[in-house]
Amino acid sequence: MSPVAITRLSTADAGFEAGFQRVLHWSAETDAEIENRVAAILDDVRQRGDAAVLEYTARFDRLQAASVAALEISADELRGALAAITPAQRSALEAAAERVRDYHQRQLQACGQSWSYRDADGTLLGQKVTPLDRVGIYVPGGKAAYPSSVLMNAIPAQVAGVGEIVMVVPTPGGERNALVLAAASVAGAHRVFTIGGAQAVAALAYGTATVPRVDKITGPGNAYVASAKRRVFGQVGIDMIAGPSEILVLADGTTPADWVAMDLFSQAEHDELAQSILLSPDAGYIAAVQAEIERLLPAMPRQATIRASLEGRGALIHTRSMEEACEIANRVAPEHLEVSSAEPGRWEPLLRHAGAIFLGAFTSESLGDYCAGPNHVLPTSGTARFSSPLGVYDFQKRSSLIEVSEAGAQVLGPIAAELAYGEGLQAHAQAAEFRLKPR
Ligand code: HSO
Ligand code: ZN
Repeated sequence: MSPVAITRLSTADAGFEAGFQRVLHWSAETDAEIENRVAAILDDVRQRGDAAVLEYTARFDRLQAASVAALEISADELRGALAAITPAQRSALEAAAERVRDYHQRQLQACGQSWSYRDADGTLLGQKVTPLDRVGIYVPGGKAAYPSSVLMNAIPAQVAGVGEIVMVVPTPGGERNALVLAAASVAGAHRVFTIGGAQAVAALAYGTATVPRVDKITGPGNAYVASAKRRVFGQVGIDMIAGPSEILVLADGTTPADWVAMDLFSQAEHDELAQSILLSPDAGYIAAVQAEIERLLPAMPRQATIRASLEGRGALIHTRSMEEACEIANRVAPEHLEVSSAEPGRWEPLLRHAGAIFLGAFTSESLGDYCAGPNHVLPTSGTARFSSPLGVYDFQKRSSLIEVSEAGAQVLGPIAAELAYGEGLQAHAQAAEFRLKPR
């Protein structure tokens, strides 16, 4: 039996909304039990600092240490990690890092620069862009230890010019992942602590005697980490709350069906809660992809996860047209959107909401996960309606610049004073009026 059924869905049908909710909608609920435990851990780390971090690390990660300092990886060891991986791994890591760096360098040029202008009175107005002083990068450990995510978080921070990049990575039982550490070294992380969970987020947000307090925390994590990031937001900045991976493939039927089946697997294999969706106006093609799913699945090492994901949240959807498929894709606002078509340029203008758009049959989403160049930290759960990929801009902030000339003060003063009196704020009004020349 196929793990995923074929559904007909048309925006023109009266039953569309109900069908959409049934097949595609997903609400990420928070778990009260997790919330309470995380709140207690945050409080504890805030009050007891290093001692609390040590206790939680021993309890949750079975990692005993005499001090938090002993949980920091030395600069020598970080460099050494590069020698501990195979030459093939090293060159892949370096090639990926170079492409990711190039892409983010362009982002810096295109939208990360200060600007200013002078108006007719000689008043200078502008915006000054500065990097954050210190950021914390959370790297998941265990089954989701992704060296590629180290690159995707640390490189934009480095390109932005962040002064200090502090990475944390849970290291259960003290077993260090050489590829993760090598990635930290290639990407330019300054300090790395083998701590994780809510206790690591707390240490970064509040600072302890050993872990420096950061200005912003980025990076994916489990439900505890997500909850901790939500709670420390305000004290520090955060990037986003990343949910399970998602892929939506729009197909006109011209891409080999096994390619698309494997693309659907590629996100399903991340997580049982990941979501893989195919939309196509070609019923025969959908059936062919469904058959490829059944044929290819038994050989996949992670077939249990893939099957659970496809059964729980997967969908093969038959639409009336590609236009309609684009409309539904916009409603889903997926993290990854593949336009698997012979004419991707025809459909791309119709697509507005997606974390990343992959155009054409040769663009497998997995190339974007590792080495195409754009960031793989992307908005999930429909948040692509209002948010963007992680980028250099997440590691910068902006300050307005204003330098009013004497002539400008004569023009702006009366306007400001009028409004200030209207608000009942006399000091505001007079601060403007004191600068007016007597006439
Ligand atoms: N697809 C994931 C990123 C990733 N894939 C890392 C493989 N490794 C983000 O949605
Ligand atoms: Zn992936």
